[in-house]
Amino acid sequence: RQMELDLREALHNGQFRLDYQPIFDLKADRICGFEALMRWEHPRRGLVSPAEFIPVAEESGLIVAMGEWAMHEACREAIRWPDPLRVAVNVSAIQFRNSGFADIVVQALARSGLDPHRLEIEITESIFLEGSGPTLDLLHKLHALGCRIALDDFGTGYSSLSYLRSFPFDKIKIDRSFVINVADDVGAAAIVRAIVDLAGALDMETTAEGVEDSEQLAALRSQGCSSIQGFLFSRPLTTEGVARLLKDQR
Ligand code: G
Ligand code: G
Ligand code: MN
Ligand code: NA
Repeated sequence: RQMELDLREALHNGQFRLDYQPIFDLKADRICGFEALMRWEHPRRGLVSPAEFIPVAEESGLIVAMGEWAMHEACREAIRWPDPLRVAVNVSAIQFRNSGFADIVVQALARSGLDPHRLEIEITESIFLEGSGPTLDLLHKLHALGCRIALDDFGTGYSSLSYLRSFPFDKIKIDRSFVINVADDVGAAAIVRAIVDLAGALDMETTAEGVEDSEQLAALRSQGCSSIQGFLFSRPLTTEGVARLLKDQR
């Protein structure tokens, strides 16, 4: 596949970068961190969406090397931000199941000097597809390192509620598909409320994804959601954009 060859080349030639989307804490009323989102600056095609290249990277196994690069890059960037601010890094199931994953995290933390509590690892429900024993061990290991763990795209995948009880998540990210209708659809609002209440009872935080307007924000606030992420507050920013935002905030 041409794209696979292009991805290999991109990794070697430094065509990937990370943009960072702010996550805004509704209770503290300030930014609590940023989600790192991979971008591919293709020499001919311009900016290629991760929705297009991540699946190819996963099929080819290249996601392991790309993810290692992203983990190092994100930690290296986050060390420059004021201390409590966290960085959230997306980790695909294939990368997570790769035996070297915990070592990659250890190395990225050591090399950057980032406090492990400032690293949040975002995984999706797809990690549960293949046996939960090793998955649970790895999650505990990452926790023991001091990292936080977020369950991304919650409600769209395969998870059973029992996983929420047995796995050490710090946060549930409420999928955009529920957030879109939270202000005007009683069904979507009920689902969001149920997720927020369940998370609270299990001592987990919640981040609503894809928040685009103030009606959605008001609904999420009244439901007790901990934090929001979306175009309403900010699009993903370049590292320069992050620096500007943090400077304006002081
Ligand atoms: O940035 P946004 O545009 O379009 O991202 C699209 C999808 O790509 C999201 O589902 C996001 O989780 C995923 N994604 C973005 N960056 C990374 C990354 O570094 N690693 C993995 N595995 N997925 C990523
Ligand atoms: O799957 P994941 O949550 O990691 O992906 C985040 C994706 O959502 C990125 O592609 C990001 O650019 C996109 N995104 C972030 N905020 C919004 C938003 O408010 N609206 C829409 N439509 N997409 C968003
Ligand atoms: Mn994510
Ligand atoms: Na998500």
